Amino acid sequence: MLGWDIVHCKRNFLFLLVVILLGLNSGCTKSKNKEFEITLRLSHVFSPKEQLTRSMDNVAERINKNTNGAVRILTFPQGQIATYKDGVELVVRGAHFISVEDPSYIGDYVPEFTALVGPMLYRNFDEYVDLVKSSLVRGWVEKAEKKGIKVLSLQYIFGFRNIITDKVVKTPSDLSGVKLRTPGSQLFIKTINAMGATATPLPWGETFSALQQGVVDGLEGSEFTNVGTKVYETGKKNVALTNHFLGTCGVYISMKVWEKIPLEYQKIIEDEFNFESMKMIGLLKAQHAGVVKELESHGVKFNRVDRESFEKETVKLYSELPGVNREMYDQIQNELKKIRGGK
Ligand code: X3X
Repeated sequence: MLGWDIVHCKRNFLFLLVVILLGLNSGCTKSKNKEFEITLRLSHVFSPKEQLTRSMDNVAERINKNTNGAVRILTFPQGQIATYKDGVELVVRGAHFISVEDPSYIGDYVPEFTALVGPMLYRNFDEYVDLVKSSLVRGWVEKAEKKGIKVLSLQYIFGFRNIITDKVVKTPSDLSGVKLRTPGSQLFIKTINAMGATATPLPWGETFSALQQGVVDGLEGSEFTNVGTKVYETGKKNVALTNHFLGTCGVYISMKVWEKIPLEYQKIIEDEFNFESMKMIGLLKAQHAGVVKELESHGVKFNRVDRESFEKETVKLYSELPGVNREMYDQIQNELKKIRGGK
Protein backbone atom coordinates (compact mmCIF):
# COMPACT_ATOMS: atom_id res chain seq x y z
CA MET A 1 0.00 0.00 0.00
CA LEU A 2 2.70 2.35 1.07
CA GLY A 3 4.51 1.88 -2.29
CA TRP A 4 1.34 2.53 -4.24
CA ASP A 5 0.63 5.57 -1.99
CA ILE A 6 4.06 7.00 -2.74
CA VAL A 7 3.62 6.46 -6.49
CA HIS A 8 0.11 7.96 -6.31
CA CYS A 9 1.36 11.00 -4.36
CA LYS A 10 4.26 11.48 -6.76
CA ARG A 11 1.84 11.35 -9.73
CA ASN A 12 -0.49 13.91 -8.06
CA PHE A 13 2.47 16.16 -7.24
CA LEU A 14 3.78 16.01 -10.80
CA PHE A 15 0.28 16.64 -12.17
CA LEU A 16 -0.10 19.62 -9.80
CA LEU A 17 3.36 20.88 -10.81
CA VAL A 18 2.45 20.68 -14.53
CA VAL A 19 -0.82 22.53 -13.92
CA ILE A 20 0.98 25.29 -12.01
CA LEU A 21 3.70 25.61 -14.66
CA LEU A 22 1.15 25.68 -17.49
CA GLY A 23 -0.84 28.27 -15.61
CA LEU A 24 2.23 30.41 -15.05
CA ASN A 25 3.38 29.91 -18.61
CA SER A 26 -0.02 30.76 -20.09
CA GLY A 27 0.08 33.88 -17.89
CA CYS A 28 3.53 34.65 -19.37
CA THR A 29 2.31 33.69 -22.83
CA LYS A 30 -0.66 36.00 -22.38
CA SER A 31 1.56 38.79 -21.07
CA LYS A 32 4.01 38.21 -24.01
CA ASN A 33 1.18 38.36 -26.58
CA LYS A 34 -0.92 40.83 -24.53
CA GLU A 35 -2.43 43.34 -26.98
CA PHE A 36 -0.70 46.77 -26.74
CA GLU A 37 -2.98 49.32 -25.12
CA ILE A 38 -2.46 52.99 -24.31
CA THR A 39 -4.72 55.80 -23.18
CA LEU A 40 -3.69 59.37 -23.99
CA ARG A 41 -5.29 62.59 -22.74
CA LEU A 42 -5.52 65.28 -25.43
CA SER A 43 -5.93 68.86 -24.18
CA HIS A 44 -6.73 72.19 -25.85
CA VAL A 45 -8.47 75.51 -25.07
CA PHE A 46 -11.04 75.57 -27.86
CA SER A 47 -14.77 75.63 -27.22
CA PRO A 48 -17.27 72.94 -28.31
CA LYS A 49 -18.58 75.12 -31.18
CA GLU A 50 -15.13 75.60 -32.77
CA GLN A 51 -14.05 73.36 -35.60
CA LEU A 52 -10.78 72.41 -33.93
CA THR A 53 -12.72 70.77 -31.10
CA ARG A 54 -14.83 68.76 -33.54
CA SER A 55 -11.72 67.83 -35.52
CA MET A 56 -9.90 66.55 -32.44
CA ASP A 57 -12.92 64.43 -31.50
CA ASN A 58 -13.04 63.04 -35.06
CA VAL A 59 -9.35 62.07 -34.96
CA ALA A 60 -9.66 60.44 -31.54
CA GLU A 61 -12.65 58.41 -32.70
CA ARG A 62 -10.98 57.20 -35.91
CA ILE A 63 -7.69 56.31 -34.20
CA ASN A 64 -9.55 54.31 -31.54
CA LYS A 65 -11.52 52.49 -34.25
CA ASN A 66 -8.58 51.86 -36.59
CA THR A 67 -6.40 50.50 -33.79
CA ASN A 68 -9.24 48.31 -32.50
CA GLY A 69 -9.24 50.21 -29.26
CA ALA A 70 -5.51 49.79 -28.64
CA VAL A 71 -4.89 53.57 -28.78
CA ARG A 72 -7.56 55.48 -26.85
CA ILE A 73 -7.40 59.29 -26.98
CA LEU A 74 -9.59 61.09 -24.44
CA THR A 75 -10.17 64.71 -25.56
CA PHE A 76 -10.40 67.57 -23.04
CA PRO A 77 -11.52 70.90 -24.66
CA GLN A 78 -11.84 74.39 -23.09
CA GLY A 79 -8.77 74.15 -20.91
CA GLN A 80 -10.28 71.49 -18.61
CA ILE A 81 -6.82 70.08 -17.95
CA ALA A 82 -3.28 71.40 -18.54
CA THR A 83 -2.92 73.70 -21.56
CA TYR A 84 -0.52 76.22 -23.11
CA LYS A 85 2.97 76.08 -21.53
CA ASP A 86 1.91 73.60 -18.80
CA GLY A 87 0.57 71.18 -21.39
CA VAL A 88 3.75 71.24 -23.44
CA GLU A 89 5.73 70.70 -20.23
CA LEU A 90 3.72 67.53 -19.54
CA VAL A 91 4.68 66.30 -23.01
CA VAL A 92 8.36 67.02 -22.40
CA ARG A 93 8.15 65.21 -19.03
CA GLY A 94 6.84 62.06 -20.74
CA ALA A 95 3.20 62.09 -19.63
CA HIS A 96 0.58 60.10 -21.57
CA PHE A 97 -0.65 63.43 -22.89
CA ILE A 98 -1.17 65.20 -26.22
CA SER A 99 -0.83 69.00 -26.26
CA VAL A 100 -2.59 71.02 -28.99
CA GLU A 101 -1.12 74.51 -28.95
CA ASP A 102 0.28 77.31 -31.07
CA PRO A 103 3.76 76.26 -32.32
CA SER A 104 5.31 79.18 -30.41
CA TYR A 105 4.76 77.11 -27.24
CA ILE A 106 7.32 74.55 -28.44
CA GLY A 107 9.42 77.54 -29.46
CA ASP A 108 10.58 77.54 -25.83
CA TYR A 109 12.41 74.28 -26.68
CA VAL A 110 13.19 74.84 -30.40
CA PRO A 111 13.09 78.60 -31.11
CA GLU A 112 12.68 77.99 -34.85
CA PHE A 113 9.02 77.21 -34.14
CA THR A 114 8.54 80.72 -32.74
CA ALA A 115 9.91 82.13 -36.01
CA LEU A 116 7.72 79.72 -38.02
CA VAL A 117 4.55 81.36 -36.72
CA GLY A 118 5.99 84.86 -36.33
CA PRO A 119 4.17 88.09 -37.25
CA MET A 120 3.20 89.19 -40.77
CA LEU A 121 4.54 86.12 -42.65
CA TYR A 122 1.68 84.49 -44.52
CA ARG A 123 -0.79 85.55 -47.21
CA ASN A 124 -2.94 82.38 -47.13
CA PHE A 125 -3.28 78.96 -45.45
CA ASP A 126 -1.80 76.98 -48.38
CA GLU A 127 1.63 78.57 -48.36
CA TYR A 128 1.99 77.79 -44.65
CA VAL A 129 0.98 74.16 -45.31
CA ASP A 130 3.56 73.97 -48.13
CA LEU A 131 6.24 75.53 -45.91
CA VAL A 132 5.55 72.99 -43.13
CA LYS A 133 6.25 70.21 -45.67
CA SER A 134 9.64 71.76 -46.62
CA SER A 135 12.96 70.16 -45.66
CA LEU A 136 13.64 73.36 -43.65
CA VAL A 137 10.74 72.71 -41.28
CA ARG A 138 11.25 68.94 -41.35
CA GLY A 139 14.73 69.66 -39.98
CA TRP A 140 13.18 71.71 -37.19
CA VAL A 141 10.76 68.86 -36.43
CA GLU A 142 13.79 66.55 -36.02
CA LYS A 143 15.30 69.09 -33.60
CA ALA A 144 12.09 68.94 -31.55
CA GLU A 145 12.35 65.13 -31.44
CA LYS A 146 15.83 65.44 -29.96
CA LYS A 147 14.25 67.63 -27.26
CA GLY A 148 11.70 64.90 -26.52
CA ILE A 149 8.77 66.34 -28.51
CA LYS A 150 7.17 64.38 -31.35
CA VAL A 151 5.31 66.80 -33.64
CA LEU A 152 2.22 65.03 -35.00
CA SER A 153 1.00 68.11 -36.90
CA LEU A 154 1.63 71.86 -37.24
CA GLN A 155 -1.40 72.79 -39.29
CA TYR A 156 -4.58 72.84 -37.28
CA ILE A 157 -5.27 76.28 -38.75
CA PHE A 158 -8.13 78.26 -37.23
CA GLY A 159 -7.82 81.45 -39.25
CA PHE A 160 -5.74 84.63 -39.45
CA ARG A 161 -5.72 86.53 -36.17
CA ASN A 162 -6.96 90.13 -36.26
CA ILE A 163 -7.33 92.95 -33.72
CA ILE A 164 -10.79 92.98 -32.09
CA THR A 165 -11.72 96.17 -30.18
CA ASP A 166 -14.48 98.79 -30.07
CA LYS A 167 -12.50 101.31 -32.14
CA VAL A 168 -11.25 101.57 -35.72
CA VAL A 169 -7.56 100.64 -35.80
CA LYS A 170 -5.49 101.38 -38.93
CA THR A 171 -1.94 102.04 -37.69
CA PRO A 172 0.14 101.26 -34.57
CA SER A 173 -0.60 104.73 -33.18
CA ASP A 174 -4.31 103.79 -33.04
CA LEU A 175 -3.36 101.04 -30.55
CA SER A 176 -1.51 103.35 -28.15
CA GLY A 177 -2.81 102.74 -24.62
CA VAL A 178 -5.09 99.91 -25.79
CA LYS A 179 -4.84 96.82 -23.55
CA LEU A 180 -5.24 93.66 -25.62
CA ARG A 181 -5.62 90.13 -24.27
CA THR A 182 -3.16 87.68 -25.77
CA PRO A 183 -2.23 84.04 -25.11
CA GLY A 184 0.74 83.82 -22.74
CA SER A 185 3.53 83.00 -25.19
CA GLN A 186 6.34 85.53 -25.52
CA LEU A 187 5.73 85.71 -29.26
CA PHE A 188 2.21 87.04 -28.75
CA ILE A 189 3.14 89.40 -25.92
CA LYS A 190 6.10 90.98 -27.74
CA THR A 191 4.28 91.18 -31.07
CA ILE A 192 1.19 92.92 -29.71
CA ASN A 193 3.41 95.36 -27.79
CA ALA A 194 5.43 96.03 -30.97
CA MET A 195 2.15 96.68 -32.82
CA GLY A 196 1.54 99.59 -30.45
CA ALA A 197 -0.85 98.03 -27.88
CA THR A 198 -0.28 96.82 -24.34
CA ALA A 199 -0.36 93.01 -24.32
CA THR A 200 -2.21 91.48 -21.37
CA PRO A 201 -1.56 87.72 -21.34
CA LEU A 202 -4.54 85.68 -20.08
CA PRO A 203 -5.76 82.11 -20.59
CA TRP A 204 -8.68 82.04 -23.03
CA GLY A 205 -11.02 81.03 -20.19
CA GLU A 206 -10.45 84.37 -18.38
CA THR A 207 -10.77 86.57 -21.46
CA PHE A 208 -14.48 87.35 -21.37
CA SER A 209 -14.54 88.35 -17.72
CA ALA A 210 -11.49 90.53 -18.32
CA LEU A 211 -13.33 92.25 -21.19
CA GLN A 212 -16.47 92.73 -19.10
CA GLN A 213 -14.49 94.13 -16.13
CA GLY A 214 -12.48 96.46 -18.36
CA VAL A 215 -9.21 94.71 -17.46
CA VAL A 216 -8.61 94.61 -21.21
CA ASP A 217 -10.01 96.80 -24.01
CA GLY A 218 -9.96 94.09 -26.64
CA LEU A 219 -8.20 90.99 -27.91
CA GLU A 220 -6.81 89.49 -31.07
CA GLY A 221 -8.20 86.40 -32.72
CA SER A 222 -9.64 84.91 -35.87
CA GLU A 223 -13.17 85.27 -37.28
CA PHE A 224 -13.68 81.60 -36.40
CA THR A 225 -12.80 82.32 -32.78
CA ASN A 226 -15.00 85.44 -32.90
CA VAL A 227 -18.07 83.56 -34.11
CA GLY A 228 -17.31 80.27 -32.30
CA THR A 229 -17.01 81.90 -28.87
CA LYS A 230 -19.34 84.87 -29.56
CA VAL A 231 -16.70 87.55 -28.91
CA TYR A 232 -19.10 90.02 -30.62
CA GLU A 233 -21.45 89.71 -27.60
CA THR A 234 -18.82 91.54 -25.50
CA GLY A 235 -19.43 94.69 -27.54
CA LYS A 236 -16.01 94.50 -29.23
CA LYS A 237 -17.27 94.75 -32.79
CA ASN A 238 -14.47 96.41 -34.74
CA VAL A 239 -12.11 93.99 -36.47
CA ALA A 240 -8.91 95.54 -37.87
CA LEU A 241 -7.70 93.16 -40.60
CA THR A 242 -4.05 93.03 -39.51
CA ASN A 243 -3.71 89.28 -40.20
CA HIS A 244 -0.72 89.63 -37.88
CA PHE A 245 -0.63 85.91 -37.03
CA LEU A 246 -1.81 82.78 -38.79
CA GLY A 247 -3.79 81.12 -36.00
CA THR A 248 -2.66 77.53 -36.02
CA CYS A 249 -2.13 74.71 -33.56
CA GLY A 250 0.45 71.97 -33.55
CA VAL A 251 -0.14 68.56 -31.97
CA TYR A 252 2.62 67.30 -29.69
CA ILE A 253 3.31 64.02 -27.85
CA SER A 254 6.30 62.87 -25.81
CA MET A 255 8.96 61.07 -27.85
CA LYS A 256 9.36 58.61 -24.95
CA VAL A 257 5.65 57.76 -25.14
CA TRP A 258 5.69 57.77 -28.97
CA GLU A 259 8.49 55.20 -29.10
CA LYS A 260 6.43 52.83 -26.92
CA ILE A 261 3.66 52.77 -29.55
CA PRO A 262 3.95 49.98 -32.18
CA LEU A 263 4.91 51.23 -35.66
CA GLU A 264 1.60 50.11 -37.21
CA TYR A 265 -0.27 52.30 -34.71
CA GLN A 266 2.17 55.22 -35.11
CA LYS A 267 1.32 55.29 -38.83
CA ILE A 268 -2.41 55.29 -38.14
CA ILE A 269 -2.01 58.15 -35.64
CA GLU A 270 0.11 60.30 -37.99
CA ASP A 271 -2.12 59.60 -41.00
CA GLU A 272 -5.31 60.46 -39.11
CA PHE A 273 -3.97 63.74 -37.64
CA ASN A 274 -2.74 64.75 -41.09
CA PHE A 275 -6.00 63.78 -42.82
CA GLU A 276 -8.15 65.66 -40.31
CA SER A 277 -6.01 68.83 -40.48
CA MET A 278 -6.39 68.97 -44.26
CA LYS A 279 -10.15 68.38 -43.89
CA MET A 280 -10.35 71.22 -41.35
CA ILE A 281 -8.42 73.60 -43.63
CA GLY A 282 -10.83 72.81 -46.47
CA LEU A 283 -13.82 73.42 -44.21
CA LEU A 284 -12.52 76.77 -42.93
CA LYS A 285 -11.71 77.99 -46.44
CA ALA A 286 -15.26 77.14 -47.51
CA GLN A 287 -16.84 78.66 -44.40
CA HIS A 288 -14.91 81.95 -44.05
CA ALA A 289 -17.14 84.14 -46.24
CA GLY A 290 -20.22 82.85 -44.42
CA VAL A 291 -18.62 83.45 -41.03
CA VAL A 292 -17.83 87.07 -41.99
CA LYS A 293 -21.48 87.55 -43.07
CA GLU A 294 -22.68 86.05 -39.77
CA LEU A 295 -20.44 88.40 -37.80
CA GLU A 296 -21.65 91.38 -39.83
CA SER A 297 -25.24 90.34 -39.03
CA HIS A 298 -24.28 90.80 -35.37
CA GLY A 299 -22.99 94.32 -36.08
CA VAL A 300 -19.30 93.46 -36.49
CA LYS A 301 -17.41 95.84 -38.80
CA PHE A 302 -14.19 95.03 -40.62
CA ASN A 303 -11.62 97.62 -41.65
CA ARG A 304 -8.44 97.37 -43.69
CA VAL A 305 -5.21 98.56 -42.08
CA ASP A 306 -1.91 100.14 -43.14
CA ARG A 307 -0.20 96.73 -43.13
CA GLU A 308 3.25 98.15 -43.88
CA SER A 309 3.16 100.27 -40.72
CA PHE A 310 2.65 97.10 -38.64
CA GLU A 311 5.26 95.12 -40.62
CA LYS A 312 7.80 97.89 -39.96
CA GLU A 313 7.19 97.63 -36.19
CA THR A 314 7.24 93.83 -35.97
CA VAL A 315 10.06 92.71 -38.32
CA LYS A 316 12.65 93.63 -35.66
CA LEU A 317 11.21 90.92 -33.39
CA TYR A 318 12.93 88.26 -35.51
CA SER A 319 16.19 89.52 -34.02
CA GLU A 320 14.82 90.09 -30.50
CA LEU A 321 12.61 87.11 -29.61
CA PRO A 322 14.37 84.63 -27.26
CA GLY A 323 16.50 82.22 -29.34
CA VAL A 324 15.18 83.58 -32.65
CA ASN A 325 17.52 85.19 -35.19
CA ARG A 326 17.25 86.98 -38.51
CA GLU A 327 18.64 83.93 -40.34
CA MET A 328 15.50 81.94 -39.41
CA TYR A 329 13.34 84.76 -40.81
CA ASP A 330 15.40 84.87 -44.04
CA GLN A 331 15.17 81.07 -44.39
CA ILE A 332 11.37 81.24 -44.06
CA GLN A 333 11.13 84.12 -46.56
CA ASN A 334 13.34 82.23 -49.05
CA GLU A 335 11.10 79.15 -48.78
CA LEU A 336 7.98 81.29 -49.21
CA LYS A 337 9.51 82.91 -52.29
CA LYS A 338 9.98 79.45 -53.81
CA ILE A 339 6.43 78.46 -52.84
CA ARG A 340 5.06 81.69 -54.38
CA GLY A 341 6.95 81.04 -57.59
CA GLY A 342 9.32 83.90 -57.02
CA LYS A 343 6.58 86.51 -56.37
O1 X3X B 1 -2.17 77.71 -28.10
C1 X3X B 1 -3.45 77.73 -28.67
C2 X3X B 1 -3.77 79.12 -29.15
O2 X3X B 1 -2.96 80.08 -28.49
C3 X3X B 1 -5.19 79.38 -28.85
O3 X3X B 1 -5.36 80.78 -28.96
P1 X3X B 1 -6.20 81.48 -27.86
O4 X3X B 1 -5.64 81.23 -26.50
O5 X3X B 1 -6.32 82.91 -28.31
O6 X3X B 1 -7.61 80.75 -27.97
C4 X3X B 1 -8.24 80.77 -29.22
C5 X3X B 1 -9.73 80.48 -29.06
O7 X3X B 1 -10.24 80.14 -30.33
C6 X3X B 1 -9.99 79.36 -28.07
O8 X3X B 1 -11.38 79.14 -28.02
